[in-house]
Amino acid sequence: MLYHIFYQLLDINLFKYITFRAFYALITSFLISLILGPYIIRRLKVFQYKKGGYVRQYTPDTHVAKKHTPTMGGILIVLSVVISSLLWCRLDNFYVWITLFVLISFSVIGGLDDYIKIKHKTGLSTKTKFFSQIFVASLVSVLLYKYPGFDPHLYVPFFKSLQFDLGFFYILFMVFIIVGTSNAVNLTDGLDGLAIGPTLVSAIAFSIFAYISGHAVLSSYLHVPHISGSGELTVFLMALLGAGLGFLWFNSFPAEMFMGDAGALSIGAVLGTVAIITKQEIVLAVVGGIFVVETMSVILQVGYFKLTGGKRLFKRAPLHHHFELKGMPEPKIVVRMWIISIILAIIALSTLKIR
Ligand code: 57M
Repeated sequence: MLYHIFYQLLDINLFKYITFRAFYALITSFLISLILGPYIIRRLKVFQYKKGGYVRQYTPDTHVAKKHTPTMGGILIVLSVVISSLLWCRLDNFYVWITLFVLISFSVIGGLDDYIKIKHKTGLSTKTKFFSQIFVASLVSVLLYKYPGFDPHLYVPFFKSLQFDLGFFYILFMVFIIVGTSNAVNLTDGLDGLAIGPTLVSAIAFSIFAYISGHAVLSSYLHVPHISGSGELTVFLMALLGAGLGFLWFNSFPAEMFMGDAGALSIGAVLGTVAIITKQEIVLAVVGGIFVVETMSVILQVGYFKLTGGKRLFKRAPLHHHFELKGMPEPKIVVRMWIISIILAIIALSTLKIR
């Protein structure tokens, strides 16, 4: 909104620049989440305390003490991102509205699941939750596919011109990316700070990809697809970074609140959507490697369990619980996964030069 007021109306050039608006979107969302955080924690505590908390079966003892930590803290992230984006993003940008729609709709799905889980111990049925995600992801994928100039090619990193034309199947591929990433972040969100850390790293990495893909000269020089208008997602992702930093202020060990499915599902879906828009879906698997590994650990565990008639490959899946049950302190597991995330993001960014 500020772009339209200060640049278009008042002709103040500064507000034209994506970099300027991105940095202030970060500061704005960080301050909003820092200021609103204590209030939201208090409100969530009041709402959830009466319900006696929620601890899943097979939970390590260290988690039983967490049963009164309030969840649905994702509301704080979504609120901060929406307010900051509406202030600092161009409101005539299709990609900004699509990404805001994904953030809010997946947060509503997750928030409903959290709410029902708190009220009635069991959340949305798996079928309802899954098909709601499929519906939203399908709507978004069709809108993106139909958007003028959409490129249905899947680009392979490290190669200048290796691409696959998926044609109409790209819609199914997009649904898979959005729903898959959403649930991967959700599975990862099992230790204090574990999901938000790689989210911050992904937001930084993809803000760079978005800026470059939206820049005609830079995208041509680096041989990445030029997606006109995608540069505005840099501002959105910096708002997500600021909101995530503010949330981490309260979610760091020992957490004062969890993000809930209201946060995890929406963050994952947004990262998937941004990767699709910037044509970096394969790079997402690298930057979000922690999310991929956590999800693969569950798939391998369940598959091995079924194949061997009850044996486990890991002490417990997702992977973070395996390390916990091996005696590794929670903060050490989390910080080591952050370190791996940072290294993976650097490798992903190197694909911009190595091709
Ligand atoms: C998301 N939810 C956390 C919190 C958070 C198929 C199976 C792998 C599914 C999986 C599952 O249900 N995952 C759902 C994980 C839960 O966190 C809540 O959920 C939200 C995210 N969706 O925001 O509201 C618990 O995680 C802990 N937590 C923190 N700090 C945080 O910042 O400590 C979360 C955020 C919270 C809190 O204790 O209550 C969760 O783990 O339930 N199931 C599992 O993850 C379980 N794994 C399992 O059953 N594995 C089996 C088979 C099925 C693969 C096996 O290995 O044999 C584990 N869950 C827990 N302990 N709690 C088992 C161990």
